[in-house]
Amino acid sequence: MNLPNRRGHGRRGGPRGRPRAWALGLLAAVAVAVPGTANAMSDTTRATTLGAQAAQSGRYFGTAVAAGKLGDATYSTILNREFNAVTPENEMKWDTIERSRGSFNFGPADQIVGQATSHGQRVRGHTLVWHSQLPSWVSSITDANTLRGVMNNHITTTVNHYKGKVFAWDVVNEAFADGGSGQHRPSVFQNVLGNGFIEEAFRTARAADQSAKLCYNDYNIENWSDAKTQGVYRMVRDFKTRGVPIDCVGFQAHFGTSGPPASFQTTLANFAALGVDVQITELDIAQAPTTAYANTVKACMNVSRCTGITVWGIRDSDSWRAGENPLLFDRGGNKKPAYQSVLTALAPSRTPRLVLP
Ligand code: 9MR
Repeated sequence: MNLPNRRGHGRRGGPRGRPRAWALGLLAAVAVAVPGTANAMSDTTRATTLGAQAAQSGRYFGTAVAAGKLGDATYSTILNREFNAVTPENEMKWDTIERSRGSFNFGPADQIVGQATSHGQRVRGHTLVWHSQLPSWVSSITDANTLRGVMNNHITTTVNHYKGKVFAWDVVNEAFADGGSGQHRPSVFQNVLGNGFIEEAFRTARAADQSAKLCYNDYNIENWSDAKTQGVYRMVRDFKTRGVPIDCVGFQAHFGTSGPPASFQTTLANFAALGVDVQITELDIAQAPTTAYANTVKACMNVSRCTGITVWGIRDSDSWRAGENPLLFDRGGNKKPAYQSVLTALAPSRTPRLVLP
């Protein structure tokens, strides 16, 4: 590789030059084949947006969207450049869709769904049955037959409206209690209908749409040994055993600065082994540390049935926990360091190729 020397060797440079050139070629091939070299690193970041990078492994990368922000140019530019899935942040909740009994308002959610469809983004429906953001006319029902009819009508009407447009529904959200019980939390649905309300909600959703994926969604179920995680796991196992239609489990992943628990990948893998897809559905991490974000994404990438990741907002200023700056874009819409770590972690692992000269 010492060119002046080669030149200086006159004739001997001829026959001896060829093996040297071949050796140089081999070195180049090794550089491609060995992970961690400059070539391999540039391969891992070859897509330039989150959605495109996730799509290379058949996954989606989505964000929560607020209808009221679609007119904000910075917001919608990032939304349509980076993401290939959306979840309406509040617009599909009961207090918006059916504020008074039997009167359905799909306007704000339709706006999000229309925008998403025109930009080729899939829509995750959030959420059909939840104890929160529930109008008082529902939470004050005390008669089981009335509540059953109201719940099923809400599910059927909403799922029908979005048939063919929503690829997955959070059918029931946050039905399990925090703490050590591993049981359902108290709610009007639990208190009036009993344990069977979750099963009934899933069966009703399936009757309305045979194609949409039906998910159970919750927070603080990322750590495998937690009682809440175990409670949800037992429910999903029971549903699968008895043929109750459940297709997926959403892990919200609202994390503190340290990010996911060490067992997160194990949790995802154990649920997936029950025969459901798993998804990270509301990701945000206090102060957005790069390693915590990368670890979260890697946990999903390492589980083949982890089919997608959604962050819970675009810019820090869009977040429900804005004071903790937990997202991938700053208030000005600039990419934060965590953005790059997510983009890199989303790259599919490649089998090294030996490129012969
Ligand atoms: O981000 C949502 C925020 O704008 C609402 O005020 C809040 C009301 O409860 O809901 C937030 O989203 C929640 C999601 O729907 C379910 N999981 C927890 C999320 C953060 O609170």
